[in-house]
Amino acid sequence: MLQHAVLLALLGSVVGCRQAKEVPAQSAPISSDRRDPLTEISAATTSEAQPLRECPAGTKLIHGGALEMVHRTLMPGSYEWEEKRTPAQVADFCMDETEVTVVAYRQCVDSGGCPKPGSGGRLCGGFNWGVPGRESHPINGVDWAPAAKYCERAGARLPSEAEWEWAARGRDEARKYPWGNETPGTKHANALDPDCNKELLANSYMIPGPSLYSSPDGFVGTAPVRSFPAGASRDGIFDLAGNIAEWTATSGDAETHIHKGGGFTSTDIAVSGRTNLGDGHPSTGMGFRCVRDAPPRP
Ligand SMILES: [Ca+2]
Repeated sequence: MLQHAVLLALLGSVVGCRQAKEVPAQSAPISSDRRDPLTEISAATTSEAQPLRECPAGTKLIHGGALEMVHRTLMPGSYEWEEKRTPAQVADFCMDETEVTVVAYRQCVDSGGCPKPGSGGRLCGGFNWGVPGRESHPINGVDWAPAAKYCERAGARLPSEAEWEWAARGRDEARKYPWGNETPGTKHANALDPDCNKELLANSYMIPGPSLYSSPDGFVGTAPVRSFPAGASRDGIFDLAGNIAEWTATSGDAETHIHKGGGFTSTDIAVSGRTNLGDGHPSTGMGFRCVRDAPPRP
């Protein structure tokens, strides 16, 4: 049973590797003139003498603070989770409300700023790139480097692991899941359900075992962003748990980066979970969102 759970957690990074040859990445809308919306907001508030501290449209202000990060890392080559606790300090920042969508990433590709992501595949919906009707799904099959590049072009960056965790845990509320401490249900997040599990088991991606849910969550693969409002975070961030696992800017081992939250093939979507499976293997279960430094306090 443990092995099954571990393998499922890993699957977000495994499914699709067989099909993925291309590397991709990206997030919020990209400005054609590349002005920084935060700079514009700061200038506007300064001149109007009625300072408003607002993040750009499509993002939420996350007030910073101190936290003790709880890292449960699935160790490469084993079936064990290694737990560590690390103190961290997070400054105020603005976080994308959603994972970067297919339509947003396409803008970057069409402008020549981002490489095409993985495409094709068949298990649990495969890759979203080029599939009609998935414009509002998260882009998947994007490796770390192009994800970071996408954010940079958007005047943003990938979140640090501490920022991601701070936002997902409801800041000082230290929630187990973004929505609170309630056991995950099909209303909360797109995680492994029987429909996807059936496909995975039939293709020998893992030893037989249970799904996270006993009934379908409505999506065999990825879901359009914002499909699980009951699973939104304290600050109104969607799909931090589930749908696709999200790259962070934080390095794990040498030349690799941590991703958080698990995806549609995961059975463990707690905030503390993290995987560090190495860059260079974009999969159907991996995507990202961007953050920005918050505007200065007035
Ligand atoms: Ca997610």
